[in-house]
Amino acid sequence: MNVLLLSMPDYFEHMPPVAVRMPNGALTSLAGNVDDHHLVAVADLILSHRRVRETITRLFHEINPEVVGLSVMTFQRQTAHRIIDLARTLKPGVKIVVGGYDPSLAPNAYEGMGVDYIVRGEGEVTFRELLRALERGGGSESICGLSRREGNHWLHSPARPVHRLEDDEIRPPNRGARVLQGYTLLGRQVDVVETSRGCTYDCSFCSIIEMRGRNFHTYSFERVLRDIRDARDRGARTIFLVDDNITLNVRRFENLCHAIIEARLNKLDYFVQAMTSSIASHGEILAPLMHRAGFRYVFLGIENILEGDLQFLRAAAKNTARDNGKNSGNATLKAIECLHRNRMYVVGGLIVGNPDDTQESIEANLAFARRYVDWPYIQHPTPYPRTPMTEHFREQQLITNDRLEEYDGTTAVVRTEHVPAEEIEYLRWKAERWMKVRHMPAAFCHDPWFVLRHGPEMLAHTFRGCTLRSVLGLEDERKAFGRYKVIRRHERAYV
Ligand code: B12
Ligand code: SF4
Repeated sequence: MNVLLLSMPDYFEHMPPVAVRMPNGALTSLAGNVDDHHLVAVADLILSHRRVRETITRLFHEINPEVVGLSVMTFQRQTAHRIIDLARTLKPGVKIVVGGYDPSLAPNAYEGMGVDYIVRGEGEVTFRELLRALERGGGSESICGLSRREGNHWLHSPARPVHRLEDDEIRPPNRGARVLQGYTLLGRQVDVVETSRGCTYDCSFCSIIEMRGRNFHTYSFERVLRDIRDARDRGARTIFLVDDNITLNVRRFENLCHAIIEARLNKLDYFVQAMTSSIASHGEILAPLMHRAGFRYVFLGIENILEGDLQFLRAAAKNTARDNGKNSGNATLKAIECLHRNRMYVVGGLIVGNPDDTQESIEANLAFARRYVDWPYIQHPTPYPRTPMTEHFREQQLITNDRLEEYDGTTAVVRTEHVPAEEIEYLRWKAERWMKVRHMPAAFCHDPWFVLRHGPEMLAHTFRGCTLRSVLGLEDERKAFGRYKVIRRHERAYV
């Protein structure tokens, strides 16, 4: 069968396409796991976010798909709906399948969208079996993890147990299926690689637990190294490790660094997401190893610097340093110092605008970011489907905005007990722009050519809405913020 797999073009504030266009790891993994005789094309629409309609139309003509699959996050739901409508117009009989976090956690939202199947949870085996059933002309009712439309009704099969990655049930991704070009992370070709799936923590803002429960499964190093080599041989110079929580098993992560070094794959740059507790407690050994293995930017899930907020986010445990198994205080500063000492940059993940936050507590977090992190990744708590946090915000009636396309993490869609949503976002926006500018010299040293060519465009993105007058303080910055919000709204019309 001819299959077209699409990831959505929607991006958010911290990932402007001028600097970041990352592949979606799910789609190449699906492509690698269907039976060999299918013709699969993967199109990451971030690569043509300004020409979505034309690109999809062209791909329909070239590939003539019998099945179209969409990978969707919650803030991309509206775009997904429009793409589904477009696909129906281009080829009314095409089978449309949706998967990913949003369809898995809010399947009912897709039932009225002209979709034929919803794949819930991990997709490799479910999708493989679905294609077999479509070829056979029946039998999809026995496939676990699948919701299907029958006439006007939707039927949901039982959930599929999570995959054990250890036993090679999941084959490697098929990057050869990609049909669009131009992946980049700060000017270098980037690719994504998974080494594990899952996490055993239960942070209240994270979708992972509802998606797959609390568990942790790992691929063998042999497979991971093969995967990294494949990405490198196709031109990647930066690898983003997309594991949910690679630092859950520190010993394994250390061994992975050793394996990367021994395999001489440490000339590549690596980006990774990490827990502060693991880095703070094991950094003496782990951080130098990470540096030798090629890790350059570490996204630290700091979440918040105030204990009360950490309790709300259920993120206190993962931000606690341990010495000989004993609690030795907040891990954040220790982790940052350790990474800096070992010449790695810290992308600081913070969440401001939690229910009890006051203007002062938000400012305290912003001041912390200004002082300690190299690149801010500050977000607002966002009520994604079925997370414990969403329940809480609903009960407290703090949700002020139900336009899901704005649930991108940098639009404040909930207020606190003390601060309106718009004010929270304004505080973040105002502070964060300058933190980003400060990192420019470091980015220049790393990639002078990229910064020379794209620096002005990156600055223009960061400061959109601003004028010389607003930057010089001759105009109220709230006016600039108002203009930024309008620009942002227009940017969201992808299709
Ligand atoms: C790595 C990652 C990123 C990376 C890379 C993204 C990329 N291009 O791949 C970065 C850092 C860039 C990123 C950014 C964002 N992310 Co993110 N990210 C993740 C993370 C850690 C892993 C995702 C991943 O690649 N997994 C590996 C693949 C193989 O698994 P998978 O995506 O789940 O796909 C499987 C199934 O879902 C299914 N499937 C998926 N798509 C499809 C499609 C079809 C047709 C089928 C059949 C099946 C299927 O099958 C796949 C294979 O089993 C998750 C989860 C987590 N623990 O936090 C969050 C997560 C996906 N991100 C999330 C969000 C919100 C964002 C941001 C909006 C803001 C933010 N919090 O950072 C931005 C938006 C990015 C943008 N487009 O601008 C949310 C989504 C919540 C939701 N309900 O939508 C998650 C779940 C985190 C959370 N808050 O809980 N993210
Ligand atoms: S530690 Fe990370 S992956 Fe695990 S539940 Fe918390 S935010 Fe999600």
